Amino acid sequence: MSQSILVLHGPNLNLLGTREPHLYGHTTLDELNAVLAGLATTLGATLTAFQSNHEGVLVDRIQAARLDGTDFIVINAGAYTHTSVAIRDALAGVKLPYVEVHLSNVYKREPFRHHSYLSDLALGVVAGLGPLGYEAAVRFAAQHVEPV
Ligand code: CA2
Repeated sequence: MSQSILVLHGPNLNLLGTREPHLYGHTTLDELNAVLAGLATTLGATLTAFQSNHEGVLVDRIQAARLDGTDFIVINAGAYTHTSVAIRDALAGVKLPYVEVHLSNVYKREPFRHHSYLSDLALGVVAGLGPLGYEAAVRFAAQHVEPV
């Protein structure tokens, strides 16, 4: 069975490639999603990408993943990483495996970015590798088999 991977992007990530390239690079969100979709295809997986600036919309999308055949979530929750018990609870509730991704190395940045509400429930965390971090997460997701 091929893996169905959901890539979730949180607030402000729609601005990728347009501002703050020293932190987040020059790749736009559309370009990133296209690379990830192509990678998933080469790995025999399918990939859906979704971005929202709204916490509740992200919670709704995570809840929907429980029923839409999603096998694995790759999530960059943006600033909600550091604030959102609601997104943590949604991820815990759907019981889908997930990897947390950050483009920047959050540990080199302000102390408030050092804590994540998502990391301890994640299978893995990638930070500071730019778009390559998402690619690593998608490769991991495509080969991941849940224990029975
Ligand atoms: O490094 C990451 O991927 C972050 O999740 C990005 C978040 C930040 O709040 C996290 O601490 C770390 C911010 C995303 C903002 O994205 C922008 C992209 C281009 C221009 C402006 C913002």
